[in-house]
Amino acid sequence: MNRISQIRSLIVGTSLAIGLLITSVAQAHISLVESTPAADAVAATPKQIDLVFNERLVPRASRLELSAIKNGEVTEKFEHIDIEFINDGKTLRAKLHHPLGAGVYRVQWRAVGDDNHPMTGEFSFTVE
Ligand SMILES: [Cu+2]
Repeated sequence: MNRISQIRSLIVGTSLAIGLLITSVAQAHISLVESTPAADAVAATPKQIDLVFNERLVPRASRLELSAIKNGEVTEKFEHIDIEFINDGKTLRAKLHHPLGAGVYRVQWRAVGDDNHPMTGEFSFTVE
């Protein structure tokens, strides 16, 4: 290879690497956009908890766990929560059968989107 074609292949290689980088940023992991109740909200007792994501969820791999918290410790885990997927599959809705009493609640979620990477997160809200 002469010098010019060396430079040329360096430029081509660098462009390819940048292209791959841009592609992988564009296909980022699924992420939580907003929730109802919102993180750290003080709310009246909710009938449901909605988690809105930036892309469609894989239903069988996505879930929500709800716990009651007192003095930083879990006092109750809610085992039977009906989950449905609405909003073109981008919203995970947990339907609560019984009203939540006053107190602090923690939501832990696991979400899988297009790229199959499980993402997790948690937040709390207060029922007054
Ligand atoms: Cu990912």
